[in-house]
Amino acid sequence: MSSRVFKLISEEAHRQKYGLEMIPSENYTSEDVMKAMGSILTNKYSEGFPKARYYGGNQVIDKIEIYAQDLANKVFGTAHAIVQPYSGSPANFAITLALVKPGETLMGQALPMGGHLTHGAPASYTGKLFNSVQYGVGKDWKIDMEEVRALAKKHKPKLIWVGTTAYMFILDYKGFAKIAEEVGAYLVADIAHVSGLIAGGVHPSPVPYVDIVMTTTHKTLRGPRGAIILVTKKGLKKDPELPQKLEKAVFPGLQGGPHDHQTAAIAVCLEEVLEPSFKKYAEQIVKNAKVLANKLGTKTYTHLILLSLEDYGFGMGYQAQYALEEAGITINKNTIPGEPASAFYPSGIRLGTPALTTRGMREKDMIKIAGWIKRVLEEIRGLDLPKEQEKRKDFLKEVKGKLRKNKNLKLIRKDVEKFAGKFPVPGID
Ligand code: DSN
Repeated sequence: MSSRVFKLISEEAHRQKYGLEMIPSENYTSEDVMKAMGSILTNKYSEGFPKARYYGGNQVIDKIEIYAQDLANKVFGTAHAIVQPYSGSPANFAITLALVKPGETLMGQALPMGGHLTHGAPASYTGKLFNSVQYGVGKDWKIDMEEVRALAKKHKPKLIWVGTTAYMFILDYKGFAKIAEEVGAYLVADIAHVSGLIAGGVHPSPVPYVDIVMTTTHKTLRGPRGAIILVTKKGLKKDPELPQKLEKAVFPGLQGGPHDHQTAAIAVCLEEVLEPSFKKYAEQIVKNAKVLANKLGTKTYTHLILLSLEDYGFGMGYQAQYALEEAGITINKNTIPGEPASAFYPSGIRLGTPALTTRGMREKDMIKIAGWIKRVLEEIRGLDLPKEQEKRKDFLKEVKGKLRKNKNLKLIRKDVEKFAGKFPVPGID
């Protein structure tokens, strides 16, 4: 263990154990998942799919991949599973390529309004190669189904995405299905954020309503980094060729050899998801998030809180992220709907409870954590982002210097470290 990398991993382990990890898309995976991920399966090439490979020596790999597919279908009640996508973005791109030709129309929720980059954002190739129509949210931060219907009727997309990365409400999958049927579009649910909640039975499932589902495996599902594409029974009835179209788009369309160690780790994760304790875990994530949201003056129905910092000043997301990090609390700055500042220096933060819940934290702990967060946010009051763009860089450099020396933040960090250090983290002593 002489590599400099192992020393750096120890440093990161310290951060993960003595800090509060509150980015809602992050989690702590189990030691068994890590064992599979770090196994000799990384040595193998298996281009193709089970029983139809381009390389020899895949008898065991076939068994592992088929097992992972079966588990995925069992967890989500779907008809066909593809477990090879390297992660969520390539999975979504594969789905797009399978369903829409370049230049044709797709529709998704705008990224600054809580959607995802790969659902047609202008910066993503899903927004460059295709005619992307984007829906948003209203003043109440909720999706306006009439807006979705009007846009769908006007633009006739071939593919409609339903799925979010910064949204606190339950999605109307049934309503989306009606709209997709009215315009003859494929409906795809990106459940990356909520798949663990769905598997745990604390969030409605889109499976009865959509044609295809995509989930990453490392968020609330608590597995390794990776993704799964699922074809529903409804999707299969609508288009019996969907499994083949999607498989072809993943390989050879977009990817080469699958990461067999990742496939095995996904199977281990799905075995864990099927244990009764996972349901309790999912329930606790939402209970914790509800208490945390309430103490921060808002409301959530999922694992996630999008908090506007407009009460603290203009464009406060960056300052908040930095101050919280100084205090040992990791969240991410985020745009709020109708963002008044900028995408890079936005007006909100996004935080959540999946990782804290894995460590065994409960409602009473959320009350304590909300107290620390509010104290930290008081330290940035008045540090408003300059309205003039050219002044921002220097201003934020100065702010960082000030926050680094801030005594109150140092005191909070001490308390956070003492508190967090008492909760176990899988794989860290
Ligand atoms: N980066 C993921 C998230 O944090 O929500 C989405 O890609």
